[in-house]
Amino acid sequence: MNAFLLSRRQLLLSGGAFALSTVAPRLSRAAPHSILRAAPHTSQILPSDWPATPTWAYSAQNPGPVLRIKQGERLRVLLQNDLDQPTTVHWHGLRLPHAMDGVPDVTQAPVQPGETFLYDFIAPDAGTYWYHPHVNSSEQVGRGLHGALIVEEPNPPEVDRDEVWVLDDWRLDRDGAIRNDFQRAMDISHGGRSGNVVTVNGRIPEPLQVRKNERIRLRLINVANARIFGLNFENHDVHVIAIDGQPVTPHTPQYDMVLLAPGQRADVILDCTGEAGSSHRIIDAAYQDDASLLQNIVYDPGAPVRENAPGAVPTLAPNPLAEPDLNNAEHHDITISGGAMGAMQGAIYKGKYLPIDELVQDMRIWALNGVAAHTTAMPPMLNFTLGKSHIITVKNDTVFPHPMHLHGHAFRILSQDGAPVPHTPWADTVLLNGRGTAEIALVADNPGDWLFHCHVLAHVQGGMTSIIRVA
Ligand SMILES: [Cu+2]
Repeated sequence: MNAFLLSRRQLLLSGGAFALSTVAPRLSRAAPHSILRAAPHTSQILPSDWPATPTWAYSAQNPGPVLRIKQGERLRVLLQNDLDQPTTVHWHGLRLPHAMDGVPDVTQAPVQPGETFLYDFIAPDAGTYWYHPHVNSSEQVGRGLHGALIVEEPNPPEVDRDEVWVLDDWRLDRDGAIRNDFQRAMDISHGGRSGNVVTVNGRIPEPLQVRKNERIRLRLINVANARIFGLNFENHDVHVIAIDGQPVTPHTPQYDMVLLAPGQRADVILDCTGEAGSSHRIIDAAYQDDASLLQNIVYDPGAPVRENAPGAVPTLAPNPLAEPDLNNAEHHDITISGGAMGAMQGAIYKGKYLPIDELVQDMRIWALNGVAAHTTAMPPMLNFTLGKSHIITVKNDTVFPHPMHLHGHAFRILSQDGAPVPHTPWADTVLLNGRGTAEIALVADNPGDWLFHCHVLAHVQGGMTSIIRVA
């Protein structure tokens, strides 16, 4: 088993589990030219006999509307901020012009309450992406501001259904309210802010109804603040065809588990080869000794959708990414330190070295290359030559897993913990195991100051964000 797998008990879940209900997940589609209105909302997250939950939402939907465009098409989205605090929209995983990346004080001024901002860009890569605020992210994402962005291939593979599953968890009280503990020191210094209610598309999941020999493309997106999902599809060989939106050689996942850390996506082909009338479980097994049922796959007892099982799993056409030249690349190191049970003695904070006991007073207890960030707009941690290939060795000197996300680029994951990674997938978020390492490679072909940060959002609060300058 993977070394990073924590006991769910270590995540300090509270409030107990809620029973599965029969509320259907709902998603709706928005036109390419659309308005996202960020505002308070009320959503029925718990079963209908439980209280509704006051949330924050885009366009009165939790999750926000699914934005769908074609590869190479222009997306124009007007953000209207009707929250009582500043916000932005970051388009996670998209290789965008810097000014459209939605990072406060780095790519744009934060959008103040009552103001608007027009995001306008062309999506160069097909795939499964998502959007979320980059201001006060732990609270804004945690209260429900997130949605899927699907960039369709010119010639998508033939499937019977193409479904988006936004995977999330919520920390709710018995009265349905989101707990107001976004500054909790325990979350910031440990594994982040996990919830006690798991949802798919903003609802407690109901069984997936299928017919024999059906082929389904599932676009899985982990929007949770901290929870890692590891989905096992009992009695089914699912094939991963894309990771973080980028096509990958179709393969069955290691340990039969589709692993998704916060920020990560996977497109999987689910071929429904079970017997008519049968039922199978989808187990979330990311946390050792605490696997739980996500939902069931339930087969219609009637005739199969076709006589034979679907044929070969389709391979997606690659996106136009520049291949890094590993033999002539510039090398860089990033070390992650800090957190509870860590050995960090101190870090640079606001330009001067502080010992750990003083950092703790400001709840800045994570550092990247010895710097604990006090804001998003930090001085560059690394400088990359524009147009050059770069290899980064990321070393996790802490006991916690960290999904590290780079803006504006996709990178190849070459190795993890010293072993080559099969298929060297493209990704925008790499999950570092506790005490683990990863080697990633990219061509720095997008100029600007780009964030490199942990996607456990409480860790960002605790200082785990940095800038890589491409110039
Ligand atoms: Cu982290």
